Amino acid sequence: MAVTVGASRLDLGALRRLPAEARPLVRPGTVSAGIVHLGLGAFHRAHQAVYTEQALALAGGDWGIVGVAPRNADLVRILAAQDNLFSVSTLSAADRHTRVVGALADVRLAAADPHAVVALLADPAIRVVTLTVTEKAYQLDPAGGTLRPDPALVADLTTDRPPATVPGLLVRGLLARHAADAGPIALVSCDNLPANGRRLRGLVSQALAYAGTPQPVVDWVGAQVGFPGTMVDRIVPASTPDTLAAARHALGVEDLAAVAAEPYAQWVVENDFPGGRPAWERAGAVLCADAGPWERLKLRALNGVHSATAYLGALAGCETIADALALPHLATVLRRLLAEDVAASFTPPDGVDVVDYGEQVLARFGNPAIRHRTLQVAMDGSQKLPQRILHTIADLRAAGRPARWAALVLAAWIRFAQGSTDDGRPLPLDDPLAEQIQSAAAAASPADAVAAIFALDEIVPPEIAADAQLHADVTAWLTDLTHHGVPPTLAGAV
Ligand code: CS2
Repeated sequence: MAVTVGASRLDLGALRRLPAEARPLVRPGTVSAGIVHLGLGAFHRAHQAVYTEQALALAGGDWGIVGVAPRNADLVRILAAQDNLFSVSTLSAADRHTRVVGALADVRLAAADPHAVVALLADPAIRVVTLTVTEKAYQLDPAGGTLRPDPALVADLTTDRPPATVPGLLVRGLLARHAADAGPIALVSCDNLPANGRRLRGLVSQALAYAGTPQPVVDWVGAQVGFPGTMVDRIVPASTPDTLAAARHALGVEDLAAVAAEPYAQWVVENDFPGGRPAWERAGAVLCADAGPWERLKLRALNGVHSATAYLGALAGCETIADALALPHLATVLRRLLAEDVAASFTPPDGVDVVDYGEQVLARFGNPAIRHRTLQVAMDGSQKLPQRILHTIADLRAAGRPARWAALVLAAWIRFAQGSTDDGRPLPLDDPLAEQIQSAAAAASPADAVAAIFALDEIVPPEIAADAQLHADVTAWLTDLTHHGVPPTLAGAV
């Protein structure tokens, strides 16, 4: 990363030179750690770190965050050199402001020192572990079911070598915590998965079983470890040189860990924290008994529509989500996806109208200051589309309803996986199942490609795979996209 010669670096010493409104809400280094966060990406820095800092400023508590990056050594080095400080720029067409966040108490690189991470999980001061490790980290089937057996995970669970995977770190940490009698703790998934708390509990239980964990430890986990579900929301694109330049401009110092985000943020959290938690509600989070309806709403009406925009936009050659939304007829198609398919597929949380929520989502996607790349949202489709689109389709079809617009999203993903834009430029497929998807999508005809994709049972559930009407709908869309490209397909559909 290029550093501007002459610009000094963000660190504790630089804080007093910052404009007052850009300074942290808490005095960095004065709050001791109570949280370990796994996954130090842009999303965590602009979401949970911001909520936590506000909660600390308003309600106090020993809830500093030790940020653990699984593999990103550069980021850990940068944050350490900046005294764990980074800035968040909040961007909209009308306004932009930048503030340094002081919630990180420390940073660690799991790949370099897994034992330190295990020791943290066994530290009685740590009572909450939050995770943003992306959808693909939750695949677990070391016993070799239908999922890919992950050799690193099997080794983590069956040997004494230092753990290299997220479930490996968690299992080793919980064993050490039990041995140290370090008290209750909550493990909080902040990834975009349905029932993410239950899913994490399942992952940990399976991993404990696979590792041959003694029953008293399993019982201790059952009684002393909370797995609250959450719905997390804020659009936070991967940082680019422009992000860093904007932060430098606002702060007058170089911040190599800067992130930029939209103004909107939401966090709905199930209140299951046996060791206590920060007063996140003071920062606007909603603590509740069941985040499920909120997760469904967000996954289907935001993330599903995001994926639709990403695949159709990328095929049409659009670099960003906001550019894609400006394609003729795309917003109309997304509104019909929302109103006719998404809204008809589930019961939203009390008091929420899915179509109104969808309008707000489209306005957020149109934020011109957030340059969210279509290719970033398009990645890992095999891990995202089940909860974003396939569940919508499954619920509609089970109720005997069509899923016309959701079928278009599947067709766009298949077309995307075929590897080129409408005008023949290459499209990379960044996906843990890229090979299988690419060879299925490359079948001779649209109907064969759809059949081959529907046969990928790691992605497509059997009731969807067997649905002849859906097969016909996706094939018809894929045929249109193949022969005419995105704009005429959209124009012909509305
Ligand atoms: C996006 C999400 O990259 C993606 O797949 O759909 O990261 C989205 O920006 C967030 O979930 C918004 O909260």
